[in-house]
Amino acid sequence: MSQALDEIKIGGLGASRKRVEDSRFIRGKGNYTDDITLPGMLHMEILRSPLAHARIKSIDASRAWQVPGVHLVLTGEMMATRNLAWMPTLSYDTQAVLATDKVRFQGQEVACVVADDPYIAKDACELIDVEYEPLPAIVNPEQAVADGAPVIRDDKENQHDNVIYDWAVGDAEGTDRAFAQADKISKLRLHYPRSHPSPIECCGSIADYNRSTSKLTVYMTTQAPHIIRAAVALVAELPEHMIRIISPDIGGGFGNKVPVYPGYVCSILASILLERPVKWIEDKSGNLISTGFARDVYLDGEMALRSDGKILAVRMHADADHGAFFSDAQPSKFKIGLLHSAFAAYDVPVAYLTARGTYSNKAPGGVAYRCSFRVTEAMFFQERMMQAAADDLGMDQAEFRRMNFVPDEAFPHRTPFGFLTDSGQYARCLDVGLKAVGYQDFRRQQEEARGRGRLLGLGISTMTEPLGAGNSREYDILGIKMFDSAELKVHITGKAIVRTGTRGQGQGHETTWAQIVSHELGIPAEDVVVEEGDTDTAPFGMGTYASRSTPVAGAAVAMVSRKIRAKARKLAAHLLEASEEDVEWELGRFYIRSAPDRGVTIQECAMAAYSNMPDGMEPGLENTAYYDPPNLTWPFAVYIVTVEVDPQTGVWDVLNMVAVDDCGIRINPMIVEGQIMGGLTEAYAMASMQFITFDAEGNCVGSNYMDYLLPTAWETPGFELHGEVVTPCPHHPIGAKGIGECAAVGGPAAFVNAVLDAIKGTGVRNIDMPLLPDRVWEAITYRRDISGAPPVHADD
Ligand code: MCN
Ligand code: CUM
Repeated sequence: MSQALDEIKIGGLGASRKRVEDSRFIRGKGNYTDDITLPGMLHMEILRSPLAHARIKSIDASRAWQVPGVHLVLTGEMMATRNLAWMPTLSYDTQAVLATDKVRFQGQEVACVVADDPYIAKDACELIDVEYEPLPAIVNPEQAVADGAPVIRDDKENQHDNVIYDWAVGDAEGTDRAFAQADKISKLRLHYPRSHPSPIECCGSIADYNRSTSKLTVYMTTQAPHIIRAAVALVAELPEHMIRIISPDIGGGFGNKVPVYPGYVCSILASILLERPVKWIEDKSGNLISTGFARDVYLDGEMALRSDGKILAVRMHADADHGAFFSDAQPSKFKIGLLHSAFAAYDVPVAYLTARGTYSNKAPGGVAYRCSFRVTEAMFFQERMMQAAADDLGMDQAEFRRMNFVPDEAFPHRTPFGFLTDSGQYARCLDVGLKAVGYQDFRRQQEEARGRGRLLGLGISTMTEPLGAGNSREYDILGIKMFDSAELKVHITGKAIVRTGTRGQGQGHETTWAQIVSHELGIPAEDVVVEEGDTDTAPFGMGTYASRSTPVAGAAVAMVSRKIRAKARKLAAHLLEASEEDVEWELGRFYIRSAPDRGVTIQECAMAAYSNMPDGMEPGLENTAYYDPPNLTWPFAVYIVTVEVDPQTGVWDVLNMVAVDDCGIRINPMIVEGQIMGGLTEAYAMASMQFITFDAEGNCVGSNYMDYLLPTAWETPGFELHGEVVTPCPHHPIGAKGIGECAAVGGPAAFVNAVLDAIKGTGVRNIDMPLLPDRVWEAITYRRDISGAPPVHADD
C-alpha cells in the first residue's frame, strides 16, 4: 500500500499555503534598508536640478561645506576625478551620476551632501549654489527629431541628433504584399503614457566600506543583487569578491528597483572616501521624479483584414521616449524590449514592426513596470487594435478574437516576429470569461440601456506574455547570459535551506520555493527555509523581474531537488540493502518495489548522508543547479470589463470585471490570485487615474501623490477570478508559467475598450490613458479623439 504523503497537507504543489513572509511583514518586523543602522553611520541627501535642460555654469559648494555636521559634499567634478561622473547603463548607454556639463531632466542628481543626519544633509544641499543657463526642453519624440532641435546628449562624441536607435523586426515585403490583398485596412494610433511603479518603499542604499578588510558591503533596494555586484566591480573597479550586495526585505519593486541609480554609486564612493557607513534613502518625490519610469511610447499601426474577419497582416511603428539616458533594463538584442510579442496569441501570417527611440529632457524611462520588457505596450496596442478592427468590420468582439486565435493544436507556434509560443487554450479561456460575465445577456442589456440614454460598455482584452528570460542563446544583459540558479542544502535532520539567484519583493518566494522542494522531495514546506538576496551566500543569478523567477529560478529549485533525490536514492538503496534499480520513489519515501512496506523516508536518507553513507560516497546532501530555460513560458489571460459611463460628467464605473488566467500549474493558487488582483489594481489605476506628464519647459507634472494617484481598496473595483483553465508549460520541470505581471499587462486595454465600447455611437476611436472623466466627457461632447499626454494635448 502506498505510504506517500498528502502533498497538499505538507504544503507542496497546489497548496494555498499562507505566506510565511507575511508573519513578519504584518507585525511590522520586516527588515528594510531604512531599518538598518550601522555604527558610525552617516546620511546622504541629493541635490536635484530644478530645470529640465540647462548648462551648468558653476557649482559653488563652499557654504555647504561649512555647515556643522557636514562630512562631505560630492559634485560631478569630484566624481570625474575618480572616473565616476558617468556610469554605463544596462542598455549600453551612459548616464550621468552627478551632472558636470549640463542637466538633462528636472530632478537630475547634481550634488550630494553627507552629514551626521539626513536633515543637516538636506539643509546643506540648499546651500549649494548652482548657476544654470537654461536651454530649450524637449518633451516628446516629435520635438526630439524636429529640425534645429537642441542635441540633448552632446556629451557623446558621435551623437549629432536625439535619435538613440532605429530598429526593425519582421518581414517588410511580405507585409506589403499582404496589405495589397486586404479587403479592409484598419488603423490606430495611440500613446501609452508614462507611468511610474511607485512601490511603497523608495530606493536606497547603505554603503559600508571597511579599509582594514578591503570589503565593501552594500545593503540596497535591488531586485538583482548579482547584477549590481558585477556593475559595481566594473564601474568602481573594485575586486568582485570584496563586494557584498545585500538586498534585505523590499517594500515592493515592480521594476523600479532594477536599474542602477546615481544615489547608490554616490553612497558607495562616499563610504570609500569617509571610511564610514553612508546611508541614502530617497524621499517620495525623489522617487517619483527621477527613478525608473515606464512606457511613454507612441504606437501607430494598421491591420490588413479579409472581409470575413481573418487577419492577414499587421504593420506597427513605435516612437519611444526614453528620457535623457537610455537606461532600459532589457535583453541587449532587442532595442525596444519585447514589443514584438504583439499579436503572439493570434494567427497573424506576417507582420512588420519599426521602432525609433529618442532622447528627451525627462528622467530616464523605459524601465518595464510590471512587464516583461514592453510587453505591456505590445498587448495594449494589440487589444485596442483588435477592438478597432472588429468594429471596422462590423463583427462581434468575441467572435473576431476567437476566429483569429492560435488554435490549441498549433503549438508550438511561430509568431510572425519569430517567437515560439509554447502552449495554451485560448478559445477556452475566452469562453470561460464570456460565460462568467454573461456576454449575450449584457449585450442585450446594453442595447436596451442605450434606448434609455444610458451608456453601458464591455471591453475584452487578452494577453500572452513571454516570461522567463532567457534562454541564454538569445537573452543577455550587458553580455551576461540570462539563466538562474538554486542551491539546496538538506541538513542532518532532514530540514533544508534553499537559496536562489532571484530576489522577491513581495511575491512570496519564501513560501513558494519551499513548496517546490516539498513537491520534489516530500520534505514538508515548513521544514524548508528560503533565502535570497545576499551575494555572499546566494548562487549567481539574474534577479527578479519580467516574471522570470518561477520560469527560471523556480525550475532550478525543482532541478536541484531532483539532484538531491538522485543522491538520496543511492543512500536509500544502501540503507535498504537493495540495488538502486529496485528502489522506487513516492512522495517523501523510497521503498523496495517488491516489498513496498520496506522503505526509508527522505529524512532518514538525510541522516544517512552524514552518518551512514556507503563506502566511497561523498558525505553530505547538498547541491546547486543552474537552469537555462529552453524557451520562455507563455501564460495566457482573458480580461473582460463592463462599465457604465455617465455622458454628463464623463465619470465611468466598473460594473464587473472577470479575469481568466492560465499560468500553467499553480504552485500556490492563493499567491497566484494575489498577484492577479494586484496586477488588475495597477491596470485599473493606469487606465483611470494615473498621470505623470511634462509641460513645455519639461517640468514634471504629477510628481506627487495628489496628482499621481495610487488606488486604495476604496477606489478599486471587485474582481472575479477564474483559474479553471490550466495548460501545463511543456518545457518547465513542474509545468508552471510566470504570472507576476499578466494582469497589469493585459488589464489596461480591457478598461479602455469597455469605455470606448460604451460611447461607440459617438464615432470616437481613441482616448489615451488615463481616462480621466474630463477627457471622456470631452470625447463624448465634442465627438473627437483625445490623444497625447494630459494636460498637454498633442495638437496644441
Ligand atoms: N507562482 C505560482 N504559480 C505559478 C506562477 C507563479 O504559485 N504558476 C507564484 C511564484 O512562486 C511567486 C509568485 O507567484 O511566488 C510570482 O511568480 P512569478 O510569476 O515567477 O514572478 P516573479 O516572482 O519573478 O515576480 C516578478 C513580478 C514582477 S516582474 C513584478 S514587476 C511584480 C510582480 O512580480 N512586482 C511585485 N508582482 C509583485 N508583487 C508584489 N507584492 N510586489 C512587487 O514588487
Ligand atoms: Cu518589468 S517590472 Mo518587473 O519586471 O520587475
